[in-house]
Amino acid sequence: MKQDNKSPACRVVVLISGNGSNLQAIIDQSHTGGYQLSAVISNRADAFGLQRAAQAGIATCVLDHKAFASREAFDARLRQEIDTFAPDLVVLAGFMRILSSAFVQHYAGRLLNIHPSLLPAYKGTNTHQRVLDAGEALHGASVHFVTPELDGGPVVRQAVIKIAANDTKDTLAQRVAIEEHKIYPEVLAWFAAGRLVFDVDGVTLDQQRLPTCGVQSQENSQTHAN
Ligand code: NHR
Ligand code: GAR
Repeated sequence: MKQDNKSPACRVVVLISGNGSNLQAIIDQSHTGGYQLSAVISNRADAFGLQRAAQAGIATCVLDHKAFASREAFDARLRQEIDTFAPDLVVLAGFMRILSSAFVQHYAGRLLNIHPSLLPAYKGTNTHQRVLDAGEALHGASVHFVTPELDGGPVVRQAVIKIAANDTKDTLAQRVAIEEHKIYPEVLAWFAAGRLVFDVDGVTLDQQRLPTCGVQSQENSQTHAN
């Protein structure tokens, strides 16, 4: 919902593991996006994103996965911590732990991730180098709803970049990050406005079913999703 006297902003909890540049973009665009950050949770105490959150006056929490006997035990504690903030939406932003099905199912329809590839291509890690090694012409980032299948949930939004002859994994990472910082906050705003829904019938934006690649845009061009 757009923020007015009647509808409170969409409450968001963000999970991170590291730098948090996507978190920063999400913070910076929260005022216009109709959502508010309730908390930022990291599985690593040294994640720079925790400082970004503190700087913005957002509650932070560290849950070290190594302190738990199993993945399920970590996930159960993580879920408990998240739910104290009663979020409408949970956002993975460079969060590097695979989540168990029980966790994912608890947040069905309200759990988003951003992945640095044009899904379904290049699931998993080290995507920029793998894309270069394969001699691909195109690369990018995908925002998707999280399902138990790793990087396999329905895609909502993709940013496409053209790979140049002199690109390295570092220049690709930089160019992909710039696009990520545009598309992720935009998807959060869609969700906050009630425009984006993922239920048993699939993903819709403004009641329209999305194509498998989601809403696509090219680097350096305007989106036509309005
Ligand atoms: N969990 C589920 N169930 N489904 C998804 O789609 C998920 C997920 C958890 C995280 C992000 C994802 C990505 O965008 C994500 C999507 C971590 C790994 C991984 O192998 C893979 C994919 C993603 C995140 N993690 C190792 C692990 O054992 C640890 C790696 C590390 O700590 O550096 O959890 O790419
Ligand atoms: C982003 O590029 C994101 O797509 C990727 O990690 C980076 C996090 O950067 N996510 C994954 O690889 C998830 N496995 P950030 O911490 O600066 O937002």
